[in-house]
Amino acid sequence: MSTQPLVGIVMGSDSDWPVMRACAETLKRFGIAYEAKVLSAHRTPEAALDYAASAESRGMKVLIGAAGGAAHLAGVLAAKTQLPVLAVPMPSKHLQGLDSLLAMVQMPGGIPVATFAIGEAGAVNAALFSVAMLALGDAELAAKLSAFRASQTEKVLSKTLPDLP
Ligand code: RP5
Repeated sequence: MSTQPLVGIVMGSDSDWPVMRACAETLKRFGIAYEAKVLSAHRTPEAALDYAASAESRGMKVLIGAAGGAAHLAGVLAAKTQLPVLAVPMPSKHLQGLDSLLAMVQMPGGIPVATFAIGEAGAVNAALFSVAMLALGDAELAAKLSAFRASQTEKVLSKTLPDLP
């Protein structure tokens, strides 16, 4: 695995890590170097902007922004970089992540952010989407993605349901 991080996973709080860990694990499974950081659109705005502004020149290819509640992080990152920015809404304490989802998805025209499902499924899919983008220029990675999809299909098709008593 190359040590140059290609994907930046940025989350608004370390309280997001239990969900975003699934994103990091998925990237690791595909051998993609990533860096995971806590940066907040509200609590550390300058650092979040600097991170996004320098990401491309540091060799990053994709940024994943995870946040809950007001959830401005992914949009703020996208405002400062041309790299693709994926957003994962965190399941918030009071509104279960619906607030995060609506905040993330409502970007103004001109600054796109691709928003995924709330919670762990979104965290995994943001990683898989990153893999799919990186695989466009990497035949070996494309083959790994095909193998992953085939094994997933096989697992689902091999499931059996219990007989009724
Ligand atoms: C957001 O506020 C974070 O992304 C997190 O989901 C939420 C709560 O943060 P903490 O108060 O747990 O640090 O900015």
